[in-house]
Amino acid sequence: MQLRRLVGALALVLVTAAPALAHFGMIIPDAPVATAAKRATTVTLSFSHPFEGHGMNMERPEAFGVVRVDGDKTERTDLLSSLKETKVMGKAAWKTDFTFPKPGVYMFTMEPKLYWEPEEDCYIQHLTKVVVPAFGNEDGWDTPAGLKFEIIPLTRPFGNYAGGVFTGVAMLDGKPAPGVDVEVEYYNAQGKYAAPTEFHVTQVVKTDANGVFTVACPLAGWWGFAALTTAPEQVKGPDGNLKDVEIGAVLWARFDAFKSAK
Ligand SMILES: [Cu+2]
Repeated sequence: MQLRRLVGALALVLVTAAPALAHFGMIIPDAPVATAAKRATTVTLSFSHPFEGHGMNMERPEAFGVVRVDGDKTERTDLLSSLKETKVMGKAAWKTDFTFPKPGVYMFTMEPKLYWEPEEDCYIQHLTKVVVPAFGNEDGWDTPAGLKFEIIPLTRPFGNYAGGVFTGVAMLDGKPAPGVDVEVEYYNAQGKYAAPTEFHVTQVVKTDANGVFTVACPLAGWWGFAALTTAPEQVKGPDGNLKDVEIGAVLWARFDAFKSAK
């Protein structure tokens, strides 16, 4: 009995010693574009492994809201109190119903609480964003939403075809972040796809000297890009010692297949 428990524990150690599987802050609206026929959307927030469909419990975030861009004006609405509990991949997550009041480009942003990751002996915080155009407006899609660490798109982050590329710049405190890893994952929402090797679960590119990265998105659906760096300040961990905080700048963008004309 005890031996079996020991063998089980060892097997678990071997499994968790496999290459780190990437977690992603996620904000997924139920439609990528708001139209007169679809003015309302449900926006779902989670902290998950999007390709593998493995969820993690997420506490109520520190901040959640939407920035509406209209030309060179921005207007921010706090939506934190509108969040209701839900489940994503079987784990605690959050959602809200949002009705787009007027035309503009809407950027939903969340700042989660610090997530303690014992396997990496650090905290993780993914500052996450998704951009939804409403009623045909698209001006200002590259306006910063004001996150400390943020991917500013150089490719318009909506209305793209599967197979196209996405280019963005990772900005830390308003300055480009050169040489940082950007992890890329497809949201395998229906679990239709399997990875040929464990390395295919998460693609990795680095930002160049100007903080810019480019990735291809070969499948229709939502793609997540997570630029990762270590925050300048450490935070006290559960054992009382100071621990690193991995901060992520995450952007979700949707790519679509061509529709048939008939
Ligand atoms: Cu995880």
